[in-house]
Amino acid sequence: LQIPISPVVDIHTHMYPPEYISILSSRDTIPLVRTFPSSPDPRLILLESEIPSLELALTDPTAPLPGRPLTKSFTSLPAKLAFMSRHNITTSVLSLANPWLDFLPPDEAGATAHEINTSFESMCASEPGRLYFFGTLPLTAPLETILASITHLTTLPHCRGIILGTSGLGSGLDDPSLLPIFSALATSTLPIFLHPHYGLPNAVYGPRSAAGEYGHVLPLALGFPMETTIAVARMFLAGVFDAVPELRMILAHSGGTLPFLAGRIESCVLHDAALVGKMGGKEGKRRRTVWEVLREQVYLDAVIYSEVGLKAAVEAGGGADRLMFGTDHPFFPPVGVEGGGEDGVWESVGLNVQAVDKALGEGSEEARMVMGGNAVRVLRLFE
Ligand code: 5CU
Repeated sequence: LQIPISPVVDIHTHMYPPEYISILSSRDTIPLVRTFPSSPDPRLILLESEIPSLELALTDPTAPLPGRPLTKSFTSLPAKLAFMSRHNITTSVLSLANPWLDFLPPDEAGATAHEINTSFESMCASEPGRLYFFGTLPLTAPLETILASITHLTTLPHCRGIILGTSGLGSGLDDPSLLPIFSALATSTLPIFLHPHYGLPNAVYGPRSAAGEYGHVLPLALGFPMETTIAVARMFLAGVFDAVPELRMILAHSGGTLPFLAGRIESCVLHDAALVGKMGGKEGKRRRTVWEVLREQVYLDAVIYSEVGLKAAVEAGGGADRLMFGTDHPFFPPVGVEGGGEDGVWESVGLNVQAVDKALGEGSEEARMVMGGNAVRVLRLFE
C-alpha cells in the first residue's frame, strides 16, 4: 500500500448495505423503502418530517414523491469508490446512515448489528487503505448484547469507532445507563461519531413546511444541527465528559451550532448558582468549561459548507487540528441534472473543500491537516 503524502480522507460518508435495505423494504412505518409508479427509483423515507408527504403520496398518485430516491450511491460499493475517485478522495471512513438500528426489536438488534458490522468489515477489507468504517451498535438490545457488539468491533481490523444517534438507549445521551457503554468505547479506543436523525418536532417547522412548501430545508439545515447541539449540551451538563475522560467524540456537521453557542451555554451555566455549584468538578477539582471539553474530548467534521462556519469550528477547537473533512455522501447529490447527476462532480463536496481552502488557505499545512492529516492521526489510519 502506497500511503500518499497528503491524503484526502472523508470521515463523513454513509452507506446502506443490502441487509439493511431489505429490512427497510419490509417495513410500513418510517424508516422504509417504498416504490411508487411514477418513480424509476424506489424512495427512501427516513425522517419524521417526511411523514406528511408520505401520507399524501400514498393517497394521491399526482402528489410530489416523498423522501429521496434510493439510488446506487446509497448502496453500491463500486459507486462509492467511483465517487471517491472523481473527488480525489484517498480514503473514506464509511458509516451506516441514519437511523442505524434504533428502530429494531431488542431480540433482533444484536444479530443485525453483527451482520451489518461484518458486512462493512468485508467491504473495507476488499479495498486496503481506501476504506475504514465506524461500526453500529444494537442500542435497543440488553446491555450485555451492546457490550458484546463493542467487543466484536474491536476484532474487526478496519473499524475505527462507532456512529451513534442522539437517542441513546431511548432517553438521550445524558442517560446514566449509557456510562458503561461510553466506558467500554473509551477503553477500546473507539471514538463516537455523533450524528443527528430526529431533528426537532415537526410543529416548529409549521404547516407550510408540512405541506412540502420548503422541501427538506428546515429539518436538515436547522433541525439536525440543533439536535446535535442539544445532545452534546446535555452530556456536558450531566458530567458525562468528566465521568469518562478518555471518551472521544467526533461531531457531525461541525458540531451543529456548538461552536457558535458554546459561549452562551457556558454563560448560562455560570449564571445558574445551583448548577454551577453542582457541576463544581470532582474531588475539589475546578469545573471544566464547555470550551475545555471541546478542546480535550471533541473533534468536529468539516461538513459546514461555508468559510464562516468553518472558521468558527476551527476557533472552537482551539486550532485546525480537531477538524476532519467529510462529504455526507450519498446525501446532497447534484440536482437539476438529467438522471440526478450522481455520476458527476458534486457541488456539495466542492462547497466543503472551498470552505477549507478559504478559511485556512489553499495548500496550507492547516488545510492539509483538515483534509486528511488529522483523520490519519486521530483514527490511526494506514497502521
Ligand atoms: O437528506 C437527508 O435526509 C439526510 C439524512 O437523512 N442523513 C444525512 O446524514 N444527511 C442528510
